Amino acid sequence: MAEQAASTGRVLEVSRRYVALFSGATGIVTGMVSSKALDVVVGDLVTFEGRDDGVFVTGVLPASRSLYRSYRGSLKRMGANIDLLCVIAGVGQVLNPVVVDRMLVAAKVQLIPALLVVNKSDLGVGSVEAVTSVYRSIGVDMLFCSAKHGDNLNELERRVGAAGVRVAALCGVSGVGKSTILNQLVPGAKARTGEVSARTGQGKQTTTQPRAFLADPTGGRIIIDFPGVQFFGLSHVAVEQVAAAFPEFVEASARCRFSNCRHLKEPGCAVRSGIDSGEIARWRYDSYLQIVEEIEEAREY
Ligand SMILES: Nc1nc2c(ncn2[C@@H]2O[C@H](COP(=O)(O)OP(=O)(O)OP(=O)(O)O)[C@@H](O)[C@H]2O)c(=O)[nH]1
Ligand SMILES: [Mg+2]
Ligand SMILES: [Zn+2]
Repeated sequence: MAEQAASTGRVLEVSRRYVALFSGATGIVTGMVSSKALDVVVGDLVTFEGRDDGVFVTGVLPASRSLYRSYRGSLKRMGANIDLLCVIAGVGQVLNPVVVDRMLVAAKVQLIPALLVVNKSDLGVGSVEAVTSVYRSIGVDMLFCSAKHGDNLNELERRVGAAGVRVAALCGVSGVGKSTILNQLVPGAKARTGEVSARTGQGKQTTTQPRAFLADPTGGRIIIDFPGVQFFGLSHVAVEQVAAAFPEFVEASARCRFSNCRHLKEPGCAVRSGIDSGEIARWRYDSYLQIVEEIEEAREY
């Protein structure tokens, strides 16, 4: 038999050394990573070859727009080649602006376009207005929807299916409805969904590992369903990058006394005075401070 050139496929799921991938030529196949040295994550484009004893992933193509998170002192690449990161929040106790802020920073640092999706609008958006109006005022791309009732899902579908979006990803805290949304966007996906605990108001981490679903079976457009997180570590990011990812700080910083102001204790800081004048939301500044503290603590070790 003539030797076959390696094919290229998109990674849908990784479980230890097992990988599910999609290629236009073969459809969905499962295989194994040929070497422990290969860092393979969902969304990666990989080379693979069929051998007598199975399918093997032999290489990972250079990725762009990877989503990274610091976790217990190490840096975790969560997904690759993400064209649109949908940061999902939800009405009710599952709206966690601290995690939303952090995911928006992670996206900005890697130049991943982000869309804030406020799900569960059927529960009434009045209770989250104070927070969402701030995101709106600073220019965060945002939409409201209800996965349960189907409200505004066509708009989300349009965004996720826009030209140029090959890989869309859904991330957010547990219980906001990522898998419910995914099941609406990809009929037949049957991603497991879970209850929100009555005691804590939080989700129960129903999704346990990242998994991508084909949004169009022939073209290979995918949507990644990430597991919920309660915390999104950013200790790998530089403080300057964090400040640059807060659009309202960037605007105010032109008026800071020092051009390299980090908006901490420097005199004449326009960001800090912007909080007093109500121009900048205090909770956004608190988010920033918490990230800066995390970065500086990590540096001490
Ligand atoms: N009221 C209401 N409930 C919703 C909506 N979307 C999802 N839910 C409910 O929220 C709960 C959690 O949904 P999931 O889709 O499992 O949430 P998830 O974000 O995937 O959670 P993890 O996998 O744990 O990260 C389920 O009980 C869903 O039925 C919605 O639009 N409105
Ligand atoms: Mg889920
Ligand atoms: Zn400043």
